[in-house]
Amino acid sequence: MPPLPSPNDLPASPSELADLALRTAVAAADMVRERRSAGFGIATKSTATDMVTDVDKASDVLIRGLLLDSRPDDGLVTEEDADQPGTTGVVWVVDPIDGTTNFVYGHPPYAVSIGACVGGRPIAGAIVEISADDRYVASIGGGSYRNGSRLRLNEPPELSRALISTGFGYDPDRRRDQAALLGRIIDQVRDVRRLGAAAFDLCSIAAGRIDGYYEHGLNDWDLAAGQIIAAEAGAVVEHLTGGVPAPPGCIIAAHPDLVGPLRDLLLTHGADEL
Ligand code: LIP
Repeated sequence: MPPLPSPNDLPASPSELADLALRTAVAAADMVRERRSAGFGIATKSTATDMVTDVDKASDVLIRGLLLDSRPDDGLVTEEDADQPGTTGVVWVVDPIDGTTNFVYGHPPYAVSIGACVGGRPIAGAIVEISADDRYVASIGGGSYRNGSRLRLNEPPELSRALISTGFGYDPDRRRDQAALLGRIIDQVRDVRRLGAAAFDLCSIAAGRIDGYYEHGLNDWDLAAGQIIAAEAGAVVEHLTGGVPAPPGCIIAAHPDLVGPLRDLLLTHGADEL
């Protein structure tokens, strides 16, 4: 993947894109919160456990409309519908509800996630955890914020005292392999969390609620906004074997001093073979 253009050559102001992402994510989260209490229909997608609701689709429509009202010539990739190229060089990568299973069960976190990418790299993004209206936003070089307060990673613990989160895909074979890998590493970290929304895992790294995160099989829309939010708080967010994250390959995120030990642990236990 080519390097990002220098800040002066970016096709749009990252902070303006971040503002638009946040305004849009807040509007979508408000709608999703209201619609949840009114009831919703559920269908399935890639497997019998991969759900999509009427509200995911409505959120997708709302977000697309708001983004294109402001920036009609941008590209759009959304989980529930769009894959449309634009002409500006900015592509919005959107998960209208990340954590749909959590949403269905009323089990936080579940979140709207909106990233603005240039050349496949996020340069701005916003995530709103819907049930608590917990708002995260970041732009490249501009820092990462939660509800208006700057986020910066704390000093990391040793790997053996690190709280790690991960997730599982919807394909049964992949899921079995992911659980087996977890079984091989769980005694070498403090403990493990499965939050159920990758976007929120990455916000949790930024906010210091977990120390490290890894997951195989994400989609671009699970990652885009969370990647810039975690990175701007000081985390390394990379492909398992280094370099730019490349979904659906394994993503790893942690403080720069912890990412090496976590990577080594995962590779020693065959994470690159999943
Ligand atoms: C889900 C995630 C979850 C991950 C799943 C899935 P969805 O997204 O964010 O944490 O483990 O594989 O991608 O389907 O709720 O938008």
